[in-house]
Amino acid sequence: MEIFNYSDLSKVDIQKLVQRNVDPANEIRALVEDVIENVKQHGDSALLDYATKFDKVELEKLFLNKEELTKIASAVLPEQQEALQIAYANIYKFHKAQLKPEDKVETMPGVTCWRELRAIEKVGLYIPGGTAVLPSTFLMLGIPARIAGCDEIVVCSPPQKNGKVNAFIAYVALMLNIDKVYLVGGSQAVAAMAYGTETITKVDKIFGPGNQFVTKAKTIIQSTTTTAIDMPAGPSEVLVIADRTAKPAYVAADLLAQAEHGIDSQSVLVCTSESIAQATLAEVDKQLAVLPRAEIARQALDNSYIIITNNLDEAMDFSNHYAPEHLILATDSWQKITGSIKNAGSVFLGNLTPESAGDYASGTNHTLPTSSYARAYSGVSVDSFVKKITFQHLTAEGIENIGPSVEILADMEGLHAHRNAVSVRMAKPQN
Ligand code: HSO
Ligand code: ZN
Repeated sequence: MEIFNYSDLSKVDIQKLVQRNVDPANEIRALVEDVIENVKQHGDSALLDYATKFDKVELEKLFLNKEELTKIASAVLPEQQEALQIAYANIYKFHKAQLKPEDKVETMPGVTCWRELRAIEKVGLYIPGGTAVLPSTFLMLGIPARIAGCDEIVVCSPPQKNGKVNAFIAYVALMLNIDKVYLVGGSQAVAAMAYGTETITKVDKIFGPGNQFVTKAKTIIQSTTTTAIDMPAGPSEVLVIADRTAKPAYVAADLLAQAEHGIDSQSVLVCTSESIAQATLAEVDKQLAVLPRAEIARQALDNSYIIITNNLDEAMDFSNHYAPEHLILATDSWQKITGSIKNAGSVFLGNLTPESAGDYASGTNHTLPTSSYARAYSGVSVDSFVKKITFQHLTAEGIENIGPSVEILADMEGLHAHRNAVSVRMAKPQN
């Protein structure tokens, strides 16, 4: 990890450091467009062909039913079941609290406006199956979808070499009462859920992380079909702000937890103390040596860096520019700086709060905006699975109160029919 001094960095240097995951070549686009077109034209048979080509498996059918899922899930050990159930309960509790009805507002006497939630009817969840299979992601998407009350939840996950999904994915499907998992991965899964095939329903919104092909497919279908997406997703990232009170072993563990996700992940340390930074680097080496995914983590760290700042304000300044997916405040003074956080997906406070807690089980969602999208996007929540529909009702008093202003505003825009729609309802129309 390269080390920079914040005071030596120009605005342009900072801009360069915070920039990540730009796809200038657009090479993947052509490949993905081809897959999308093929799925659109040939439906299920294209999906079966892609399973052979990309997943190296000959599938007899495109999905696993409840009976098959139950059989596969029986391999999950009791302590694993218990851990999944604790995660489920906490995620459920936290997300359930997001469903609060809003008050009706009487904006003028007789004019009442309010919003009501309605679930998105058909949603598609993409559960990746690359170098790490993530049942936790299935919980993070499935639980808010169930709480929102979506009618249909389509789940796609790439098949393993044996033509099945792994036992944990099957177990989570049963926890969520999902009775079919489609054995479809990559951009072809996104295309299938956006266009529909003989067996897969076209959905209204697609959720879930994925590799660069999945992400590219999501951004393409967002602008070419009526199917929406949760957010543009890139490789996972963490930014740790640390001061003299940070524990190097904890900080190193957090940086490595991020780095083991993938070679394109990024772990950034912004530290007010040079000696803590050096001690953290030593810890990284020590812990890395015994990690099973050390090779992946090492490559991710090559693409990561450390910045030394004079104080926590400067550190936060950099973090706000970076807009991290995950922000860890490894300092006993975290309460003094949370107010100045402007951009972040999810924040972990103090030395005893690792990102892993939120990745799995504390209750918050781990589907978060990456690649600086935290400047404008929020992470997935129950809100992501609903629409907020506005309602209004006018009484006789209401139309008399608001009518004259609407008539004048309609005149200002030269829209006479708009004016009439109010005038005909008023006792004494204005001239
Ligand atoms: N850190 C990932 C989520 C995850 N970590 C799943 C472990 N499993 C993105 O927030
Ligand atoms: Zn993680």
